Amino acid sequence: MDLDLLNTRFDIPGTFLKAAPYGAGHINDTFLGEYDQEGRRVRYVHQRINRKVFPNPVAIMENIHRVVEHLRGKMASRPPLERERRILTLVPARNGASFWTDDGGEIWRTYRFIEGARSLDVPESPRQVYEAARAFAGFQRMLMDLPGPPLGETIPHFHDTPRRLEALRTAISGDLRKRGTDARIEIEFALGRQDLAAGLLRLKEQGRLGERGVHNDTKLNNVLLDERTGEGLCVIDLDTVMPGLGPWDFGDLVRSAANPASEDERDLAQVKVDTTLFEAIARGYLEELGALLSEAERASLVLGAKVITLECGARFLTDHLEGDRYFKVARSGQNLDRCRVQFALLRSFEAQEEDLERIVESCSGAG
Ligand code: ADP
Ligand code: GN1
Ligand code: MG
Repeated sequence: MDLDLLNTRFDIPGTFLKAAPYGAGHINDTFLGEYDQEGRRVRYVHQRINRKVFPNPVAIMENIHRVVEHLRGKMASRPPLERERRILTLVPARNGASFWTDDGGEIWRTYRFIEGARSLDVPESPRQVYEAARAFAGFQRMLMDLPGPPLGETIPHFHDTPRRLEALRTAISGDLRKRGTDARIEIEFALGRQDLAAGLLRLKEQGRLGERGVHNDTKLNNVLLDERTGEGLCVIDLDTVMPGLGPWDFGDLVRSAANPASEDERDLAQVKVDTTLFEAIARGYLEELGALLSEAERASLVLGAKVITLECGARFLTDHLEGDRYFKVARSGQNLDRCRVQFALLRSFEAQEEDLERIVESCSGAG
């Protein structure tokens, strides 16, 4: 697919200037495209959806369409230009559909690029993670009255953590790449935490936690912050928005935003839960959503952080053993490094669990 043909496929006026790979997502191929529209340079995000990860792109686009339209209704009273920066805008294909299939069967979609915003791979300040937490919690709040049937399931069993450990076990017994020996400590760490893995789903089975529309991929770089004001602006990467458990979203944000080190840091001494960052996340999240959470949801937030961090580490480890087929890697061994970071972080959560619970408790008056 030639990128300079994308404006013949999508409803983009003007002439194509250039396009280049963009962002640090692990799943889709993202490009920033620039167009000249009557002398104005206008930018768009083009994404090739990862077909291995998302076998049913139609279901994804239906979900996204429903969600952004619902959000637009919620923000109807805001000025149009502000709304455009707070909600993703899908640019339809020339045939009117929300995506376009190229000759090779690859699925493409286009969003308007949100200008004057940034996404962070690593947190730099408590204010940033507070804003990110408010944005993700606000997103979850706005989904609470989404009309119609539940959202479609875009990746079945996505946060079924015991099943993720099962997949790890299968990868260990296959070990086609002979990578298991280097990962003995990590394998033992993950398989020794079966009980933790089942923690949230057990509460769901017992009827204590209910499902609702959640984001499911609340990594820090999936929210845009306003470059000028620092405010949480727009929640992006909506491919996994589907029914799920609230603590998953809190958990993945804590995993990615309460650790001052990067997701693939090799110096594990840098990896830990920073309680100031954690406090800022809990405060932002509970200010926005606290009043609407059930007691069981609130009581499961720290558990959510532990479960999601275990799960993410197990997924990186599985992918390492299977030859890096799922998450993009820039170097060999990167998925094992990512796994080690998750497990170091989980150790830090376990060591500081009482402090973290106390912080959630102290923020619980908010909202
Ligand atoms: P992936 O599923 O691969 O993670 P994302 O949808 O998260 O892909 O996009 C990758 C990155 O591109 C994001 O982290 C963000 O920095 C940037 N991005 C995506 N969509 C937009 C947009 N509409 N405006 C500005 N930046 C965007
Ligand atoms: C992927 O797409 P991205 O990079 O925002 C993954 C998440 C993981 C995350 C780990 C659809 O998120 O589940 O937690 O990497 N997304 C999918 O960094 O699998
Ligand atoms: Mg992303």
